[in-house]
Amino acid sequence: PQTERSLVLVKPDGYRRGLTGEVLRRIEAKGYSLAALAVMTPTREQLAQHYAEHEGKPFYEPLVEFMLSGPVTAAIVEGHGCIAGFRSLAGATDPTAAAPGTIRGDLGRDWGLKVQQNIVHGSDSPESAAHEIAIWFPEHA
Ligand code: DAT
Ligand code: MG
Repeated sequence: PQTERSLVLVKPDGYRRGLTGEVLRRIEAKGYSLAALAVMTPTREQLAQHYAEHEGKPFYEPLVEFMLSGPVTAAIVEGHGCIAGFRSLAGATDPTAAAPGTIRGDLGRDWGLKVQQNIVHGSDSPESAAHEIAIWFPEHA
C-alpha cells in the first residue's frame, strides 16, 4: 500500500472518559505516526460537512448533537495502509459487536442512547480522508 493519511477523531465520549492518550498510544504502537494533533471544539458547520453522507438518517441529528457535546481530539495519522489499518484498530461501528482487541471492543459499550458513542472516527477511503483533512486541518489539506 501507499503511504496514506487518515483523519482520526477521538470523539467527545473518548475525551470525557480520558481515553485520548489510550487511543493515541494504540495508533503509535501500531507504528503509525501523528502528522497533526489538536484538541478542538467542533462547529456545527464542520460536523455538517464531516457527516454529510449521513444527513437524513435517523441517527444524524443525535450524532451531530453528541459531537457538539464537548471537545474532540483530531489527528492526521500517517503510514502505509493506515486508512484500513486504523479502521481495523477501531473495530466495528457498534461497540457491542466490536471485537475484543479493538478500541471500540475494548473500551466502548452500548449506553442505550440514540447514537452509538463509539469513541473514535477514522476516514474510510482516500477520498474521505482528503475531504476530512480539509475540514479539520485546512492548513494541512
Ligand atoms: P463509522 O464511524 O464506523 O465509519 P458510520 O460512518 O456508518 O460509522 O456512522 C457514523 C457514526 O454514526 C458512527 O460512528 C456512529 C453513528 N451511527 C452509525 N450508525 C448508527 C446507528 N444505526 N445507530 C446509531 N448510531 C449510528
Ligand atoms: Mg464512517
